[in-house]
Amino acid sequence: MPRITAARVIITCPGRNFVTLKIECDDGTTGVGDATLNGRELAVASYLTEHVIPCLMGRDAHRIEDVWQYLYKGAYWRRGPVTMSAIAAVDTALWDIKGKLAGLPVYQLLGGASRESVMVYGHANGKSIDDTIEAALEYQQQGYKAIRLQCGVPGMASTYGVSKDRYFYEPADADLPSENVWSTSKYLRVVPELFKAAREALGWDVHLLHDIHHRLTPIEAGRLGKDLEPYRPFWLEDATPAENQDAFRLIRQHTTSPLAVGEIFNSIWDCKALIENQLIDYIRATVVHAGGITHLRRIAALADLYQIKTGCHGATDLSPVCMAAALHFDLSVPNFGVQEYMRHTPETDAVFPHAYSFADGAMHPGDAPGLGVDIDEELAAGYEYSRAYLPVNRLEDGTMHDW
Ligand code: CS2
Ligand code: MG
Repeated sequence: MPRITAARVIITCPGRNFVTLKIECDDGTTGVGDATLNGRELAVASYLTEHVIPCLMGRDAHRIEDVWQYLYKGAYWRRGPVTMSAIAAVDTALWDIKGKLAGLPVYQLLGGASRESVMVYGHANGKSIDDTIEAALEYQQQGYKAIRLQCGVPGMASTYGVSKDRYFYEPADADLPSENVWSTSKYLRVVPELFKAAREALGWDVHLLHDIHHRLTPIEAGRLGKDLEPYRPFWLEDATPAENQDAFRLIRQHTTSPLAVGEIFNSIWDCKALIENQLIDYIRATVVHAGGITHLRRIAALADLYQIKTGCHGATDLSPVCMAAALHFDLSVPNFGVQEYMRHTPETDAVFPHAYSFADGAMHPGDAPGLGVDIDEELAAGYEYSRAYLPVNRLEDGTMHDW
């Protein structure tokens, strides 16, 4: 039995902050798990160091399910992003260890590949519709079969999803939250124009996605969904805040545009009603924020009963460790839909050497035993943690709004 003898949290900032858990066994086998919670990184780091790592010592690393239940039920305080990201890190690291000990890539332990590779979507964004289309054409030339479109809104200084850097989008940009201004009426005018222009320029053989980032009311989302129907969007993401899962019923009553939600969910309970009532088409919960591979499989299995597909969150704040775990998961689940792929910077890729690869609009986790990803601790140590917040959002009259 591989006994856990050590575990440590590694915090590094190769351009953005990442929190990684590394677990070591008595036979020398190690495993890694992502524990990054954007803008709240040190809360998870301390939860792991102070409250989780002491409980892991001496345990059998093979008992993934039991360790998961121990950390979830044993804490008494269930769920929440901090707790579930910490549990996810342990769970991911234990799957990595199990794969290494078996000499198999993790997807083989999850039942094997259900497909040759997993379709990913890239991010085309720009200040204007023309800039966005230009970026989308580049993605299309690079072989992407699915592209997310976000563009600036005339009359607004900044817009969600529109980056300063042409290649790397990074919303956590300031050591105190920066403030954005939002106007729903201006936004609702521009998105249908963007999709119309995109279909004209890109044709109909590419999937087009859009992220609303929780900013609309259900009836506004219904209106946008209806306006976009002629352009056949692949999905509309995070149309409205999902604390009230029933809100999606109202959107559904007004549009056949497919709906995706869940990047901020951390447990099956956050999406149970959405799934059972068939109010969504894609579930975006991800390995690091939803309790690891073990819990995400449970969510996917529930979703599968209702023909709902997965579409895991994959922004830059999810480290290459999470990306690797997501790809093993994506390759194995029967109801895979699409995987988000926001490329990491070369600095981040160097800190996290990985076996996964991109070709022809799709990715594969590689066949290295375990997750096929590691952290170069020496390189990581050269990048000191630097506090960075996500922005906040206000309406034009100063009212706080959803970001
Ligand atoms: C986004 C993210 O990728 C997405 O769909 O909504 O950019 C999100 O804002 C960040 O991951 C927050 O940490
Ligand atoms: Mg999103």
